Amino acid sequence: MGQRAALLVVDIQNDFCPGGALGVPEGDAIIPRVNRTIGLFGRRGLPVIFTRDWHPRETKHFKEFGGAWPVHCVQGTKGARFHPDLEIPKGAMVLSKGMDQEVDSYSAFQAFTVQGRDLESALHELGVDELFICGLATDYCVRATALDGVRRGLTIRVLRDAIRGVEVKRGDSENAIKEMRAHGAHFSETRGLAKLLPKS
Ligand code: VGL
Ligand code: ZN
Repeated sequence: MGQRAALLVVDIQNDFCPGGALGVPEGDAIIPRVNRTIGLFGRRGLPVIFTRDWHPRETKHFKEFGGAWPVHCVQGTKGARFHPDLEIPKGAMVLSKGMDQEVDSYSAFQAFTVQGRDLESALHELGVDELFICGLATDYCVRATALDGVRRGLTIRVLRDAIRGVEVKRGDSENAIKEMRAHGAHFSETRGLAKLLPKS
């Protein structure tokens, strides 16, 4: 590949897992694969970056204020916490998104660290031009992030077996996958990834 890769773990939070306020069917089923992949990137010395949906209690993102969604991932609540089984390395970079009460944003490229750094500048600083994406939800944040990444000139590889969709309508995830592929995103599986990544 000859590129510097990083792993982006998208929104694996309680509210997006079964039993949560916006539970993605089988959302938690990807966690063992995601953990193995986090371990692999760590052993190779490659960056692993996490995002979280991080909403104020009142936002146009929520149904009661004109948006599409039930209340979920409200800052500081249990639902907004990362799933307890997700293995987050100490000191890992975490970016939050959805803090604006007025805008409905899904892409990780609209997420920020507590210091106010955005994903694009963080990747640039790390020398990353190839982004592997896993997490939730296929038809929203994963989709928006992959399309945004391609648009910004990155090589985007979505880990097909480590994403799950909300499926407001049946087929939304499959359609999102087709759309990402049509725009130039690549797909791979977590199994066999060890062979695909540079050794260092
Ligand atoms: C998301 C629905 C609502 C996501 C966030 O991150 O995929 N989906 N809020
Ligand atoms: Zn949200």
